[in-house]
Amino acid sequence: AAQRAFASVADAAALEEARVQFTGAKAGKLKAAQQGLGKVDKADKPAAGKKFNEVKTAVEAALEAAQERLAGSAKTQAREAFDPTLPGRPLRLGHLHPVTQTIADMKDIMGRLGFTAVEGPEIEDEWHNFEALNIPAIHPARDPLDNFYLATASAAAGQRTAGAVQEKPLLLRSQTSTVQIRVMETTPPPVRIISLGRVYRPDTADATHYPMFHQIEGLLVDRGVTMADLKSVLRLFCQSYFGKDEVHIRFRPSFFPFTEPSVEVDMNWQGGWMEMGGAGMVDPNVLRAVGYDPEEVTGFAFGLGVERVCMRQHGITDIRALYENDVRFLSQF
Ligand code: FA5
Repeated sequence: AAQRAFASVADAAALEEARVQFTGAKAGKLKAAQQGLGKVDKADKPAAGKKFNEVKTAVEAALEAAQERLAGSAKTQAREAFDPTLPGRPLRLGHLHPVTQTIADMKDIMGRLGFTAVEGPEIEDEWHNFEALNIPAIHPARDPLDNFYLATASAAAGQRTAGAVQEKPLLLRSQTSTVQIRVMETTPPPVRIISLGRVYRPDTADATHYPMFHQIEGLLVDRGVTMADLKSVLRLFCQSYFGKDEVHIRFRPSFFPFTEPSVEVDMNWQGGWMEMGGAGMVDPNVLRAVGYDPEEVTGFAFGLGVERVCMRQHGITDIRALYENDVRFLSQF
């Protein structure tokens, strides 16, 4: 009966039922037969025991065979359920953030114009963020309300005014112009570098401002560098980056403590102009601060907002969209 039952089971549930019925440890028929052996006459015991073992082996073999048969048919079923003619499911690939893409493109273009990319620290001292850039202690740009001073540093700044000598105040850099100083301090002219990275300002977020953003800084110092070189490099950069005739830049007279003359660089955008950055001829005071001779060399510098360039390229009208991390927005670029 057991052999027949095992041979006819069609699924795992039926097999389990038959297994419990015949070989179950508590109420299985084999168990009952084994217990029955105790009641057999002493003389018949060897023969009965031998018979029991034969039956047990046969039942167990039937169970094993049934198990194998079911496992095999599950495999065949799985093979048949797989339809190789169905189209595959597309893999969802991630990609670089649009600002990261802009940074890579900028490095590429400026690299082809001969500018080497260098990096500088995001935590700066006042010498590199202000002093060497011709921004003296009384300058409003150094106001603690306009900069992210580090907690220990601002406490120190407060005590300093009370007359105590304290550690050097530190702040999150507010501009990449800091890297100009770091490079010129350690490299004799000529220099031809760009620096791309994060800067921080306690600006209220709006469509074109964010408290953390990126700048691309450019610096070229050599003999006989003029404003005309600055303008052609920025024009070339824009033409290469946008590759479109409809992108125009204009230069507006402006003021920065570390350049003279200074300009602001705008780009046409939605029927008006958007400010992209500042630029100018490196102020002789800055050249002197790093040990260069302004009678020997001149230079130009520029600093553009990377997010603004990225927005102009993709038609993004609100800078905040870049940092909300909404994949439906980011996946478009
Ligand atoms: C500067 O930071 C100067 N260091 C630029 C410079 C470099 C001038 C070298 C001369 C020589 P400004 O503060 O204007 O300048 O900022 C430059 C650009 O950064 C702005 O034109 C704008 O494109 C971008 N920017 C400024 N603040 C923000 C902000 N909160 N969010 C996003 N972009 C900003």
